[in-house]
Order: sequence, then C-alpha cells, then structure tokens
Amino acid sequence: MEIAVTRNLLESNESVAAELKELFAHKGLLVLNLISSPGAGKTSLLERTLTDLRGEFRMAVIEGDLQTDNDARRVAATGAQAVQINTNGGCHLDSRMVRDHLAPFDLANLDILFIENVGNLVCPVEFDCGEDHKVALLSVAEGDDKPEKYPLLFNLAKVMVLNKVDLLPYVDFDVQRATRFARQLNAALGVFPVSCRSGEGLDPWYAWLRAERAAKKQA
Ligand SMILES: Nc1nc2c(ncn2[C@@H]2O[C@H](COP(=O)(O)OP(=O)(O)OP(=O)(O)O)[C@@H](O)[C@H]2O)c(=O)[nH]1
Ligand SMILES: [Mg+2]
Repeated sequence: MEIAVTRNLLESNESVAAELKELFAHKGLLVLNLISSPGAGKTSLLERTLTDLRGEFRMAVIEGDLQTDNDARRVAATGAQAVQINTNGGCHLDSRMVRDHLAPFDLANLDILFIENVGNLVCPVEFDCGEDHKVALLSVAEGDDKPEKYPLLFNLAKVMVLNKVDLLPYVDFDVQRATRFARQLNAALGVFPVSCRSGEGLDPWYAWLRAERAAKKQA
C-alpha cells in the first residue's frame, strides 16, 4: 500500500513538473535545481553568481527551506528577486510548491531561475521541479565518498560543483577520488571545483551557465 501511495505521489509530481517544463520552455527560461547537504554552500554560490553575472543575465531565485527566510534575504541583498518557500518540516521541494510560488516572477523577463532546494542529499533528488538540470553541490568538508554513498543525485545531475576548495589543506578530501566515483555513475558529469569564499574556480561555472542559457534560448 505504501508503495502505491509513493508511486502516486511521484506520478502526480511528474505531471506538474511536465507542465512547468512546457511553461519554462515557452519563456526560454533556464531553470536549475541546486541540491546538496545542509551547509555545502548553495546560497553562497548563488550570492557569488547573482553578483558577478548581474550585468549579463536577469536572474531570480526560489529558496526552499524548512524554516526561516534567511537565505531569501541573503539572495535579495544581491539585488535579485527571491521568493522563499518554507516546507514546515518537509525535506524537499516539489513541482506543486514551485508552481504555486511563481506568481511574483515576470518569467518572460528572466534568463535564469535558480531553485535552491532544501539541504538534503536524498529526498530532493526524487522530485522533479520542472528544472532543465539538477546541479549537485558537494563541499570538501563532507568527505570524498559522498558520490558513492548517495549515488542518485550524482547520477541525475548535469554538473557537480565541488565547493570550499580553500579548505583542502585541512581536510582529507581527494578531488580525483570524488570525481572518479561521480563519473563512474555519470560519465558526462561536468565537475567544477570552486571556492565561494575566495572566488577561485568560478569562471568555468559561469561559462557553463552562459552555454546552457544560450542553448535554452535557441531551443
Ligand atoms: N571556507 C569556506 N566556507 C564556505 C564556502 N562557501 C560557503 N562557506 C560557508 O559555509 C557555510 C554554509 O554556507 P551556505 O551557503 O549557507 O550553505 P547552504 O548549502 O546554502 O546551506 P543550507 O541552505 O542551510 O542547506 C557558511 O558559513 C558559508 O560562509 C567556501 O567556499 N569556503
Ligand atoms: Mg542555503
């Protein structure tokens, strides 16, 4: 019985996600779903990206959190529009929540919509929010075995941002090992080692955003 309920939930999520994909395609809007464990640096990556590319793209953010609007306020401080979704204990965003919080956005006048999912390496991966791509974030403080232990995210993500490389001298994290595990699951996975603290490594991430935005616009 529990299996049937879970399947129905996922199917209903898929049908709203398909509607959202159609809407976003119609607007030529690139939508990225950022997924990581709590504290890996999703909001920090957004703060950097929204600041560094603000002259180039019109960007907005949907922030998903169990509680508080802290992240929406951090993002709004960059000048970007941010809408907070509080899941009140729920461990992930779903396509209905995204659909129901789109009203404040002028989608036709946006280039990139980021969805910062609830910090969790498991549940958010199961729920398509209508995005073009999932972006997996992993910080070097979490251990290089995480792609092996939480394979679904790294399997489904288009790219992996490896954050906090400024901490590499202080932690036992082997970038090549983590990359190897992740690419065993997903051979085409793009990997971007970055530090949101120092700004190191962000240019290739920005180049990827430019290429994806151009491809979406053309499509
Ligand atoms: N040393 C270092 N710290 C970082 C870096 N990026 C983020 N942090 C710190 O890591 C902590 C968590 O960063 P957030 O950006 O809030 O992480 P998050 O993934 O958005 O967290 P949740 O939304 O709670 O899941 C903060 O104290 C950041 O300052 C980095 O590149 N290097
Ligand atoms: Mg955050």
